[in-house]
Amino acid sequence: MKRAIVLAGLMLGLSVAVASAQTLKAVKDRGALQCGVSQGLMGFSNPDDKGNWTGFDVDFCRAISAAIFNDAGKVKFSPLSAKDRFEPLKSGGIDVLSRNTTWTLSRDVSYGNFAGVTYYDGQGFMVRKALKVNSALELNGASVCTQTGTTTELNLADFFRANTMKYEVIAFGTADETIKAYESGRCDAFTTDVSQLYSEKLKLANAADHVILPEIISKEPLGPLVRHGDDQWFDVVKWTLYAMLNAEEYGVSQKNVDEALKSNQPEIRRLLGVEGNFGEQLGLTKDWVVRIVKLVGNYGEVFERNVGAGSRLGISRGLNRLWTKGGIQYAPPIR
Ligand SMILES: N[C@@H](CCC(=O)N[C@@H](CS)C(=O)NCC(=O)O)C(=O)O
Repeated sequence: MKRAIVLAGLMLGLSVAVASAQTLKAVKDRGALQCGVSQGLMGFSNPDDKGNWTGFDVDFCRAISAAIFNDAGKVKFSPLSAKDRFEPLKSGGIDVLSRNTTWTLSRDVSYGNFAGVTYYDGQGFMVRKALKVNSALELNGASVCTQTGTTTELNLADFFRANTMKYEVIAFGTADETIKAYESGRCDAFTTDVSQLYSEKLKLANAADHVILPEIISKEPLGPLVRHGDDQWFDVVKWTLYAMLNAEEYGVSQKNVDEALKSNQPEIRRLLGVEGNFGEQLGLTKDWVVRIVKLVGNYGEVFERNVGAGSRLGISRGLNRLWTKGGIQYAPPIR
């Protein structure tokens, strides 16, 4: 009896493992990728008036779609709050979470595998200029608006504790509620990842009346998350990012990708599938990177278009420059 129960349990465990190892096939059969994003964060993931999603995190899902379907549009977006973002990944409601999510040990253990770092960020503060505060270290006694279910809340507590300062936290479930509360004067400061401060600042009626303070109080490596137990899918998502970084490193862009197919550089020939069978090893086609770059762009193009110095957010590449340009973005080689 006991043995039968153990056996049944083992078989159940096995079938769950097999079922969860089928994401690439499931996505292909469904004809679309299901991608979890934020509920609206300009530059990162935001729907326009017609419901078309745009942004840095959105483009990452479009790149996966391009690699699989040779079409950047085969993606369905699920807007998720910070608090509720992980459950749909576990339950199979989404295939990938691409939503300004910080890679931490407990999330890595509890919720899935982080497929790399798409954006190296850190937490900061925004205050009204009228407050005449020049440093986060002058915020003793301040009230601070933030969002629940984030690393932001935890770092806020650490920062004030480490500097023996007092504060009052006022936390909300959505980004809109948080920024509105700050704008209406309910809190002295607004805190989140700096990239999101730039984004949320654009929602303020008088953005020029507010300033982002110089301190970066934490490490926020933001990256896409996939379910545990499906190595093939983990590899597809991970190598989509690495393909985009390698394309930038070798100067392969949306504009010149067709020309680059004629290159005699070995790295470029492998990247674009002219030599080798790297796409096939992932369960994709030989031209997977050509598709990504042609339909979505290389990493630098996606960064610049959505959040870069020339975009509305106006963020400089900083740490997110390639390692060859003084940054820390570094992709393993395709070989
Ligand atoms: N990177 C942090 C913060 C992520 C986060 O959710 N930030 C808020 C602050 S602006 C946000 O993106 N909200 C958008 C939303 O809830 O849709 C984390 O992973 O916990």
